[in-house]
Amino acid sequence: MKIKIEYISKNGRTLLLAYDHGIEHGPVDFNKKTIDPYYVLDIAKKGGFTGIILQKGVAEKYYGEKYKKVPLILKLNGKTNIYKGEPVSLQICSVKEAVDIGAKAVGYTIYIGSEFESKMLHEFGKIEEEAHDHGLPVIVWMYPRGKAVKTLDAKKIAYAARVGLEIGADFIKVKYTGSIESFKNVVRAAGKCGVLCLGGERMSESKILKTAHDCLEAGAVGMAVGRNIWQHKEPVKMARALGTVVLKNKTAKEALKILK
Ligand code: FBP
Repeated sequence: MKIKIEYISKNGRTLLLAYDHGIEHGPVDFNKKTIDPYYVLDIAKKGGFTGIILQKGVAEKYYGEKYKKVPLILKLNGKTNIYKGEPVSLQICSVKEAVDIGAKAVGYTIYIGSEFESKMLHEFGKIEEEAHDHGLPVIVWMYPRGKAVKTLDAKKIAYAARVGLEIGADFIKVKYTGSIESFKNVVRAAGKCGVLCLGGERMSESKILKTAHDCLEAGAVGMAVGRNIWQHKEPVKMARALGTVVLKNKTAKEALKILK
């Protein structure tokens, strides 16, 4: 079956709003507003995102008719950060459940380099096959982590990107390497697999907009960000500024004008 990449893309670009932090970090990332999934779903709708990333519980209980214009990406695995051992994240939602909830794509994290990477690679193989049978694109969060990963450098990120291509992902989500040149290697390693850059912890508006611009310049197809949008005091404005760079090819300087 043809994989419907266009479900979560606009003119070949993808801009996703991540809101799976409730499991990954706990409510520490939230304030009184952002703890409410409706607050973030409204941002996704008004901010022009090409998709929102949710875990199944939030999706089932909050992602209703009102938000259907924002494609749902259902995250199929997840873990808390309370346990500090070797990172492992296993499946908690099936592809069938994701389809029933209305997902237009599915996501899965693999900690490459972890003692448990084989478990995640194995599980991902089955998920990818099933999702593709439904025509759903698959996004893999490719995070080199674990005691074998002493430092995270551009080479390891490029390796993780290549693994994403090898295992059949349609998109990989990786950390920006810090320079256009080194990120070009990541994009090259990912081949026909679309590269999405993650946002990370809150940073200045100009820094996140420059990161967006530079990763696209290196050949990425978009971004998947969370905290830098919904923790912003004017999240819809911030989303529009980021969208100007990611979806409309503008510079970070031009995008900054939206925030003035
Ligand atoms: P942010 O833009 O807020 O970093 O969100 C991206 C994301 O990958 C989320 O999907 C996920 O919950 C979180 O980061 C994982 O963060 P960590 O790097 O702490 O595992």
